[in-house]
Amino acid sequence: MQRSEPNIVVTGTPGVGKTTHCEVLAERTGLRHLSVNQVVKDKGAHEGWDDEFQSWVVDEDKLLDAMEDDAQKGGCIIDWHACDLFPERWVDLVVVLRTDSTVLYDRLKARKYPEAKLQENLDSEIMEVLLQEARDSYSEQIVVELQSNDSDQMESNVDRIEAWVTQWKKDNPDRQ
Ligand code: DAT
Repeated sequence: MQRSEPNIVVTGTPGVGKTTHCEVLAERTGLRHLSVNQVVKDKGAHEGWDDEFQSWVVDEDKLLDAMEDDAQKGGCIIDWHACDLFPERWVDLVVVLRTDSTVLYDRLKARKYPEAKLQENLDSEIMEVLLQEARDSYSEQIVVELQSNDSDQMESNVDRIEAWVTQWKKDNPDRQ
């Protein structure tokens, strides 16, 4: 089945602004914000709760099964702090949000992350782990890196992605 609207993955270290971007984008484009965290919880796509890292241990097979119908339909903005698990055939654009470490530190501190989790995420952002994961998993033409330090950058990111969605629809008229 050909999708009539694109699927976009918005990824990056926790705290870079995925949820905030996805919510605004969903409002502006009419695409659906698919919070993977929510799917994991709602569909029980996990093997339990990791107390040290305060996060679910995701069952990837269950998660992908739970997302398959939505992904095939298209029009999903997939929001997750990983991206290599999503099949290439699902994905039209991968947005990797980036935040300077001092700004990210303040955001994660405000979230009251435990020290180990905070440090791990800061290291991951500094080492560009998610950017590398995206580049290793998808064709370079569909991966974009965008800065998310302040609201001006967020506004310009959303404008860019919205323009990309409009262009995608023009380029795929037979699917509309
Ligand atoms: P994520 O979903 O990546 O974990 P979030 O959208 O929940 O991140 O954002 C974390 C916090 O940082 C939240 O209080 C909103 C703020 N924030 C994120 N991106 C921002 C930006 N570009 N400008 C200003 N604040 C931002």
